Amino acid sequence: MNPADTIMAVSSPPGQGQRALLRLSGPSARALARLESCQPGCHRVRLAVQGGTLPAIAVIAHGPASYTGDDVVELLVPGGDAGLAHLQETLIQEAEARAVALRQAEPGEFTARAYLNGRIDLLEAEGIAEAIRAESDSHLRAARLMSDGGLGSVALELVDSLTHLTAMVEAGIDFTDQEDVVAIANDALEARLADLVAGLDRRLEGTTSIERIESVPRVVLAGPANAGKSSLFNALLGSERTVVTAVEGTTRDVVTESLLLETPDGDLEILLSDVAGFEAVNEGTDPRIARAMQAGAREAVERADLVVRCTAPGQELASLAEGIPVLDVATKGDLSPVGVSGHVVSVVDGTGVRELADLIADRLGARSNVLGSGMLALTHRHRTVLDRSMDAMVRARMLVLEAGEGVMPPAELIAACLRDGLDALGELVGRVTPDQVLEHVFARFCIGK
Ligand SMILES: Nc1nc2c(ncn2[C@@H]2O[C@H](COP(=O)(O)OP(=O)(O)OP(=O)(O)O)[C@@H](O)[C@H]2O)c(=O)[nH]1
Ligand SMILES: [Mg+2]
Repeated sequence: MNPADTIMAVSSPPGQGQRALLRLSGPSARALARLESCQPGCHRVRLAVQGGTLPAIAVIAHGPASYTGDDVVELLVPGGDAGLAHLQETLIQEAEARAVALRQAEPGEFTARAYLNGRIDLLEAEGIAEAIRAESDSHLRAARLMSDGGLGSVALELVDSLTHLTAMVEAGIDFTDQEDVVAIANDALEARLADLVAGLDRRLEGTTSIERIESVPRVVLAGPANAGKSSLFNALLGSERTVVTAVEGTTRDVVTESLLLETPDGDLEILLSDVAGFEAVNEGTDPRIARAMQAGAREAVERADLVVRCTAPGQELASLAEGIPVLDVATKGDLSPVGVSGHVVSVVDGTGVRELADLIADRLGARSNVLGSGMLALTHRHRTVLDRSMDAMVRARMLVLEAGEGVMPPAELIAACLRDGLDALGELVGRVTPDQVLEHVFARFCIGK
């Protein structure tokens, strides 16, 4: 990641579209696009490309007041891959002619530059990566809290307290010959460390893992046509979301909605899908539509974390591939339940619907994946670093306690522990960050960001 290079990357999805975006960052970004004279802002321009010109909207930001901290040029050009390929080819030729370094950006390199140029800290960078990956509201909120300093302020508060304490302990080592410098007394040091450990412990209790927040289980209601799947789907959602009729083959598309299930651990968000009945035979349905309905249903079932297999009285159990987690439900429980096994429900009298929600949550592990208010979601890296700093504080406290009353604890050892704690916290916000930590953080990004 040589910061002297100018980097470029396509930052719009691949394929045909109305406009595509090429992003450049680095010392030669403006020169290579032949936009040196443009002021920061948005400009309508014509870019010279092989065999003609390309109309474009150029968004220009001069470093250091840009996303990356370097000069940034974003070129919005019409069409898709072909136009972008021509434009990139022209820029590469221009770089060769001017003998400047231009290359494709690595994943996350734009954000890595923002971090290296001091535009953002490491937690903000991680928050940006999480926001890009977020598929649920909860995940997006967790990402914002990461970026907007929720975790950063916890870390900085702790850094302040530990720095202060370290300074007081080190005063006893470095300035023992100076009368006006007094090292902290044992009992005061022990009490401060106990406070810090208890405070961090409380903070860690109010956290969850980002992995937990980002996993939203998929639950599919499947079974033969007319089993009452759509009726049950609507009953679980508490709204008339999908069409219900007595006609077999009513549901054609896969309909998916987010649903919150209550668990003792907090809310569990799931994606609940209603699909076409297996082998639905509705006379008059075009065979191509029937095939598409079956393919959609089977695909949803294959991707499911749990299939709620619905069977109405008189129907055969739908056969499912081995290994798919299944919860059997006997629908239309208000009618005579002849030979149907499983949890009994009826949408007519409401039997078993609430209990079914609890059963689904149980089968999925009944652990909340929704970020409660005041909670922080931590990545594995955050958790490891906070655990390390906690460890260091506990070790320092043990040294004080072991020294006993009236006996001075070894100040150098205590200071070394406190410094370990500070180093760990420094890694959290990126003040002291080994290269492998940086590589790990930015490897989670896509190219073009
Ligand atoms: N008595 C009774 N009828 C029900 C119940 N649930 C659904 N039905 C009726 O069964 C018929 C089919 O219901 P749907 O919910 O459309 O069944 P489905 O499994 O979605 O059917 P397809 O979409 O065609 O595969 C409708 O006439 C419903 O009113 C129930 O609990 N009790
Ligand atoms: Mg249906």
